[in-house]
Amino acid sequence: ISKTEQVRVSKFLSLVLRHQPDAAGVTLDEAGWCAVDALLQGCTSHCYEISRDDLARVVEQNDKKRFQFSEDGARIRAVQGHSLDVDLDYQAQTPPEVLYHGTATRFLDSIKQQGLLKMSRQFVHLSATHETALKVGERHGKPVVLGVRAGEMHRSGTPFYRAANGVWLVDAVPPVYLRFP
Ligand code: HQG
Repeated sequence: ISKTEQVRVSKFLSLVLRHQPDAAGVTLDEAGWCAVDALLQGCTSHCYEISRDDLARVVEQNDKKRFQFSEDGARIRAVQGHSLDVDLDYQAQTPPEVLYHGTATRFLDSIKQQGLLKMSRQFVHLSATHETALKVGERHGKPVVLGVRAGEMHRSGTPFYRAANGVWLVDAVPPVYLRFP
């Protein structure tokens, strides 16, 4: 499977495993897992014919480690980014003092007013590094990176979660904890 095909499959998997299982004619359980057999069939009939080995390659070589297999290899899920109401049983963790959020400049006025909201996803997504946040922001337009005073938020009682691929998750970030450039 070529790099281009891997990216195509990865994008399809993100759609199916985070937002719209219907797009492959599959269902997810309450923890976000999908049966690999069903998914392989779904990929073949709705997107791209893919073997079990190729799927393993897409998961293993994915630039952001977006997906994981269950221990027995029979199920697969996205590790973060869901809009669907699934519960991955993330364990609360102490965040670093500062985290980052990349966004587009056109959202700044609204973010200054309301803070960071989860919009269509289950959580606000935060990055451990400025560099990663910049890439996230670029997806939306002219990027800008905000600092988040995560340590302070955490000490005042807000739970933070860390997905298996290192992305930090929080319910919301009030404006007072944001640092604007
Ligand atoms: C913005 C990708 C106006 C927010 C990334 C963002 C990430 C507000 C957009 C993951 C706002 C939502 C998530 C407010 C937040 N007013 N705009 N009050 N609060 N926003 O795509 O964080 O590559 O749902 O700044 O790498 O960009 O797909 O969130 O611009 O980890 O694996 O509303 O998705 O991962 O956009 O991205 P998104 P995100 P993947």
